[in-house]
Amino acid sequence: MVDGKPFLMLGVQANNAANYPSQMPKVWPAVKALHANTLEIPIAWEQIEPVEGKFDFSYLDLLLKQARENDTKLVILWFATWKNNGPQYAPEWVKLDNKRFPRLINGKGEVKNSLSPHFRATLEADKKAFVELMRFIKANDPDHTVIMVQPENEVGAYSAVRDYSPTAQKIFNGPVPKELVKAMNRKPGTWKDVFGKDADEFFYAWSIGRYVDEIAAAGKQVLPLPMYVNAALRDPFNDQDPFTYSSGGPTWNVLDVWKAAAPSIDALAPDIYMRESEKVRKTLEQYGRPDNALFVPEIGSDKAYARYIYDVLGHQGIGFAPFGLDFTGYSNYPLGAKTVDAKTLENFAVHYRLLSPMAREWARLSYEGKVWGVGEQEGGKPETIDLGGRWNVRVTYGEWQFGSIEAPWMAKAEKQPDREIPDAGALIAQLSPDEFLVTGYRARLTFGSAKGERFMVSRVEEGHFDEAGQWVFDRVWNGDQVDYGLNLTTLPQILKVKLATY
Ligand code: N0T
Repeated sequence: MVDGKPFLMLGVQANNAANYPSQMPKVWPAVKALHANTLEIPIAWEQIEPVEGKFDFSYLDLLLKQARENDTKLVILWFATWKNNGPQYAPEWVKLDNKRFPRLINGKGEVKNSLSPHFRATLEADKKAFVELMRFIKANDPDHTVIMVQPENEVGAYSAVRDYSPTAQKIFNGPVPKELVKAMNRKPGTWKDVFGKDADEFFYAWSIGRYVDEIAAAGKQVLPLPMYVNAALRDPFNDQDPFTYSSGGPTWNVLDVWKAAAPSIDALAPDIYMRESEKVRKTLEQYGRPDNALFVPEIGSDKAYARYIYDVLGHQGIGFAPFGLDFTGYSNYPLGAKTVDAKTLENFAVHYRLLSPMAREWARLSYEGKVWGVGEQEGGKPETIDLGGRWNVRVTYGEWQFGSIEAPWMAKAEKQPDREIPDAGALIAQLSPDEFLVTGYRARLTFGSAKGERFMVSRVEEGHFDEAGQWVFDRVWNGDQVDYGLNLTTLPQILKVKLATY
């Protein structure tokens, strides 16, 4: 909700070190070219509190001004105690003081770079800076340019399942807190008793979750913006040894632990760096839950990831943001694109250009709940979507606009050239029992009756949304335009489809 109405974030995340005034001229042109409405960008603890107790918000001040000028909303990423495991973004007075801000000791007895969540001094120092940050936003952002805040970044530890220091061990040997026992529907006991082989990871997820929750809660007391925690993912299908991923972060196997630990966190959000549609879809199912709004704050920046916007929106996603699309000169291949240039941006821009005029309308429909969407799977595999009982729709790819490649009489027609990387997708929203809003990219939609009733597509209206979000009629599709399904091309086409029986 932004200013009282549902909002769809067509986002982009800037590169890690884009958080300086010198880089802003390399960021805004990318936001523009993408047709994004939201920029996710870091602010570093080291940048606002280089000397303990002395704060400098000049960067944020400029960022807010420029965001307003560019008519773009902001999601502020608080890089502090944890920026992927390490305290690299913490000020030197923090990250070089092992005594005051202890690091964790892993199961092999090795001291790791990651700070331990078990020490008050660390939590208090981070919280104090975060509260200052929220105070600055409150005082300087009356028109809600900042719509969301991400405390920390991909929390958890690599090459350690938890902290095994004496301080940590003492807590681990104690009882599981009552709230967690209750939330997980278990019997009381020690961590080992209650969670067995998962005890170490669950303990760490709980510990980090509580730590982040206290920071978020203190920030919200100043300014109650929505806050989310992003996750570096584990294998979506199989159990994976937590030593090999960011243990303690909100991976799918500990979402319930995190929900109990961090009630001030509004969403646990997956950062997607897997290109296979099976894995992406599984991840969206894991994170889109009745108690967790789906938000994808990071997804890889190359073409293979772009069509997943349709899957995310089909799961009532509230936002989507490719990572690292700016002109600061960095690209994170093999996670994302090899190079970031105008062509790389265009892979996402084709979808944002289509969706941005209807973003508010889509957000409203999505909030009401009757939306569906799919991104093209590998090999252009067709699929049928059940539209709530009476109607369904078949989505196919690689068709010519006339006829069907499956029809025998088209056997002699040239085949559509194979596309190396799937790039298509479709969106459908129910407007009334027999009426749907339809849009998409390079897909054919063929409506059907789920019960085999005699039916027709009685009217297909093409239109667009004006600046104020009002529907404007352009024409009625008929004849060739409807005889072989509704063929969505690379043009921004939005249709209202009425179905009827006769
Ligand atoms: C991401 C980004 C940035 C399947 C990587 C991804 C961002 C952070 N980390 O460019 O550093 O700040 O959130 C980690 C992916 C792990 C590998 C997954 C392989």
